[in-house]
Amino acid sequence: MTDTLLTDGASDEVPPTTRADWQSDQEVRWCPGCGDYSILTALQLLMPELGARREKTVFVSGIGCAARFPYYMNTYGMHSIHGRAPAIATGLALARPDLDVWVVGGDGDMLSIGGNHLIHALRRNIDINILLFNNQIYGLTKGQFSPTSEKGKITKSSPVGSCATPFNPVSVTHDMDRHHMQEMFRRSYEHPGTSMVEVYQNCNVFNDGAFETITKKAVRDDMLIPLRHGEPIRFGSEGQFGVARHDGGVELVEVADVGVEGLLVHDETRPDPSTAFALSRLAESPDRPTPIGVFRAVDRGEYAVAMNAQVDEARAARGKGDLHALLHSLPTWTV
Ligand SMILES: Cc1ncc(C[n+]2csc(CCOP(=O)(O)OP(=O)(O)O)c2C)c(N)n1
Ligand code: SF4
Ligand SMILES: [Mg+2]
Repeated sequence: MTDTLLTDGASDEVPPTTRADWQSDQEVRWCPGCGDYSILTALQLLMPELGARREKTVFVSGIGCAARFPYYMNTYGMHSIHGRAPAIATGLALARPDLDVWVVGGDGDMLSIGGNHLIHALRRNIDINILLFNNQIYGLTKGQFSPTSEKGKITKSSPVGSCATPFNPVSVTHDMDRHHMQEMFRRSYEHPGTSMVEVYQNCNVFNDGAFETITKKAVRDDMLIPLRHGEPIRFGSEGQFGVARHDGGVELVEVADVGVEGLLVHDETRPDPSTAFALSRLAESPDRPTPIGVFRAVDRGEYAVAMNAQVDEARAARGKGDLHALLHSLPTWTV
């Protein structure tokens, strides 16, 4: 897209934006210390680098602490209905394929009440960027267990421990590493079709330290497994650990045992999703070495392109429709 100002004619070049352009005048109302702040900062700093335009950008959210995000971005936005952000964003992206549409929601919003809408957005491959802030808790409603809370989690709504097995969506990035977050957001922005970034986000009030076992500086090297396309999957402070194929899936290994040549080379473009899935299952919960990065990036026909092509074809064959005539084309009933 070329950006030009259509107003005064003096200059048709649009000036680059700065972080301040993306900050709204709304008071940020997250609790002090909440991980949501660092995600907001990462994105506001990244937007100018992406060359994104505020007037072409929309943030849609559902309900929850995470869902307050659109207030703080100086763009178009909608704080919508609990769980329905992917559905609303779908309509918008279809009607206005020229816009950059982002969806922001928490683990409750996207995976409980909104689970259905999320999977259908992914299935259709609408061109939207979904950011899932996973803090493994319902933050806004004061700390009930969520679909990503670990088994046995004691909360006000599970006083003797949750007995539900948690969802483990994909562990893509975390709020303690701004550069990694920005790289993931950039990849999400550039991907044609639906992209989903799960951010491990600390809720310091109702679930403090949920990801500490893997994200704390002292343990990070041994607990986070960076996925880099085309490179052997290797980690550890000395590069001493890695991931290898095992029994149709993958397993953690020591490089001393299998050699570098025995490690799995990460291929995010592999059409078969089974390896990406196996990697996403490597850590059952975020207390064991956990892969982060782009698990899978494949191009598949984007829905709005296909749907709008059908509309164009129908118009070319049958002319522009007349909604009023259509609505009155069949008998009506008086009840
Ligand atoms: C239809 C409906 N059901 C329930 C609620 C109550 N509610 C508001 S936010 C929320 C969950 C928030 O958790 P999450 O999506 O994880 O966001 P967080 O606050 O942790 O960022 C719930 C259950 C609601 N607002 N609307
Ligand atoms: S309740 Fe938790 S997620 Fe919500 S603003 Fe406070 S710290 Fe953040
Ligand atoms: Mg949550």
